[in-house]
Amino acid sequence: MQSKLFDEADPDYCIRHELEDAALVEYPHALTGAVSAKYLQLMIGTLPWRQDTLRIAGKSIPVPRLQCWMGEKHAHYTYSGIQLMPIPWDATVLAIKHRVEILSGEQFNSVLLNYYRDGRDSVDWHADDEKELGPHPIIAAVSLGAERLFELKKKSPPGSGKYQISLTSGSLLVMGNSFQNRWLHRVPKVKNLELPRISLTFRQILTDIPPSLG
Ligand SMILES: O=C(O)CCC(=O)C(=O)O
Ligand SMILES: [Mn+2]
Repeated sequence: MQSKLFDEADPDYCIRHELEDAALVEYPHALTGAVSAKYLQLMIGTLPWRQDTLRIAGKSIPVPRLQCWMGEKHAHYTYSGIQLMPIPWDATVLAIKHRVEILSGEQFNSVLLNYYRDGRDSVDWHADDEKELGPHPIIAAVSLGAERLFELKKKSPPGSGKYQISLTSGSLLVMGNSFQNRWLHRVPKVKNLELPRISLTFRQILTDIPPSLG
């Protein structure tokens, strides 16, 4: 179920996606089309994108997208066995972070950027529930480039609660409360898509992790 808040022409306009036991808030016009197009090209051309690999059944498999981990220097992050040390904030990314913090009312000390070079790139089903993110992670994702399908399903019972959101360039999606605990998400491959997609997923890494979560 969706409810629309504010006027559609307003950059603060948002859509609340009510899931059964969590909520996502989408700001379709967080950045203008022109600014988003400029940022997309800047980021593709200037950020030090890394090709990570996953170790699966003794084999090294390239992650099907490029990534960049950025933020404050203590914001270390590990997922799927990949250890990430942040590079310093880039000026364009900082400008986007500022906008995201105003719209969401949340603070972030790091961002995982994903560069899907074409429709062959993707991210598979997962939840961002690593202990560094605390018990109730809030993650704010900005989309740039080609329209991005964002798919959701409940962790249990398996196969329940399927949902999808189409994210356009310049949009912001704020995932809060119990979303990462109860739902999985993915960005699937897209047939015949040659255009790039980028997401900036802003996060707050905890530096003092309570012993009960460590
Ligand atoms: O590209 C996206 O919006 C999702 C990326 C993602 O799930 C992640 O970085 O954890
Ligand atoms: Mn994720």
